[in-house]
Amino acid sequence: MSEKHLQAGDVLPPYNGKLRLFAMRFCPYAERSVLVLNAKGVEYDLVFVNLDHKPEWLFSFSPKGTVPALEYEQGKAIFDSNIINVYLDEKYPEKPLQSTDPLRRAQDKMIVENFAAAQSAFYTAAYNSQALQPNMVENYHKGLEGLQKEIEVRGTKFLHGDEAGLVDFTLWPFLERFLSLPLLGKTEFAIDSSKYALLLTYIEAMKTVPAVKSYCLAPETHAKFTESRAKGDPDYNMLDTSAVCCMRPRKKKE
Ligand SMILES: N[C@@H](CCC(=O)N[C@@H](CS)C(=O)NCC(=O)O)C(=O)O
Repeated sequence: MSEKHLQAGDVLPPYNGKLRLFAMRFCPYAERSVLVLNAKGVEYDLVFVNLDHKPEWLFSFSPKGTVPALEYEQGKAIFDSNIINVYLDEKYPEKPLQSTDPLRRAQDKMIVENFAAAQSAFYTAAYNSQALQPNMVENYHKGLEGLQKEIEVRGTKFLHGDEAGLVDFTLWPFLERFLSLPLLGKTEFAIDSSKYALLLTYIEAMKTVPAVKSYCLAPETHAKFTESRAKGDPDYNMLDTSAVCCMRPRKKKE
């Protein structure tokens, strides 16, 4: 487990037999896999990497040099958050995070697909705001409205059901970051209670899920990182990650 983001020239920490997730503390895709690992209660280590000065060994786990990548056996890894998460769900079936109904699984994937335009509007607003177009703000709100409608129609606390599942953990890292946009002056991206009461109830419920709570960052923290990255000098090590409980090796559940 690394507490600072490892970079070019840094050595790979020794393998200790546990699952190991290569991540970056502020990456929403890596967060998806962290949440699934937390929800599954499996033991794992996190290794944070600096994505602007990537350690050379990252490419042996993730050929494109992206995070997350999961080392499931010494020197062997899979990459891409969705691939990793479905693998984890199937490999550790004790607490399933997907429906047994194929149609429901397809519908969950469509929710994620329909949300993609909102995610992309978020990235433009956060990192390339001069390229922001009115239709992107519209797409963002269409995405949020669609999500809120789905929560209403399903009528459960979470999209997955009474407990959060894969679909919730896939969307959450973006919702977490959306809340930082008004702090960056993007008030048109606010998730307003007059329009999004149900969505805000869902967001509050997600924050209390233990898998989420132990890794979730405040909007102010996301805004601070975004500002540093938008200036071209991402402050990867701005947090004392040793204080975040889930970054400690976790005990296996009995
Ligand atoms: N589709 C991938 C996307 C992963 C991704 O784009 N991660 C970003 C960090 S948030 C990354 O590794 N960027 C480094 C790069 O592209 O060189 C997934 O779901 O895992």
